[in-house]
Amino acid sequence: MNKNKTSINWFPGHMTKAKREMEASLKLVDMVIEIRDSRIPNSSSNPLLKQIIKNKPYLIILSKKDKADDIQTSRWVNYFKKDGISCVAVDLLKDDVIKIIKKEVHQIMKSWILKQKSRGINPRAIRVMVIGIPNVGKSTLINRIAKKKIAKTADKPGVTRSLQWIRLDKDIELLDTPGILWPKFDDEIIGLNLAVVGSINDQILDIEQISVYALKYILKNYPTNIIERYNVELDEDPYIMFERIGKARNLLKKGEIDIERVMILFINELRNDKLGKITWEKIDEEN
Ligand SMILES: Nc1nc2c(ncn2[C@@H]2O[C@H](COP(=O)(O)OP(=O)(O)OP(=O)(O)O)[C@@H](O)[C@H]2O)c(=O)[nH]1
Ligand SMILES: [Mg+2]
Repeated sequence: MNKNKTSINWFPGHMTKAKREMEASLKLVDMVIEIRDSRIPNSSSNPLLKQIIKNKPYLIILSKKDKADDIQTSRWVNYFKKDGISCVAVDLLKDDVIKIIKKEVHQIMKSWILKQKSRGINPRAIRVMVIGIPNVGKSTLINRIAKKKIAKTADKPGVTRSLQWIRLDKDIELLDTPGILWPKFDDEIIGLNLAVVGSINDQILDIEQISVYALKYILKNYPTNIIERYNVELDEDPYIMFERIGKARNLLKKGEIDIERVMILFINELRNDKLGKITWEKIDEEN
């Protein structure tokens, strides 16, 4: 089926360039905010992130929490926190992100501020950079902050590139261009997870592969969501389920169920959140 290209084609040359640009920008900041998608907290990160940001303090923001399974989201937040990583889950469209970020950044940078003060230095503003793979909400976050504080952007002297900074409060400045990381395409499950949440278009994988993967997962983990949406009897065989959904929706071709149309409908409904709040990477309670 559809095997078009992604919006950004991450061949090695692009990755090297992106990595180099990010490393240059990182030199200018004190800490990093990595945005990940609450529904796929692992698949929406990049394996080289640690290597790129080195030992800089960092905060994970799990975006789109309104689309994820709340129980799983709180488990993921706890999981990161137990690992010593600050993490907060948000709805970037509705939550008071400015307030949340201020609180987290001040908390994370507390020792940095104290250290500066103990050296008799009046601490300058904390500089922060937002990074993440495509579609996680980087621009949404920056725009929400910028809309309120746009008047206070300024060029930093002593920097060869002219960068814009957005002021969050008197102590925090945010670089107005986010760093884009490439997703992990090499792992098939990760590719499927990125596809089900709509973070990559249907280029690498086809509709059948995505829809079978997604339906199997929902049947196993969120079966009632299927019943609520399609009002059909459950079966563990996804193809039998597609037949039933097709029948319920009257998707016929020459008197037979048009499976391809059913799969397309299912994927579209999934991406439009019609199948409820779903997390595609679960974490066990003991973690
Ligand atoms: N429901 C919901 N939608 C969100 C949230 N955050 C972002 N979005 C939506 O997700 C889509 C992608 O958001 P962007 O801010 O463009 O993502 P980005 O990381 O800048 O993406 P690229 O520029 O492609 O790298 C947009 O349609 C946003 O409205 C959220 O917390 N909840
Ligand atoms: Mg963007």
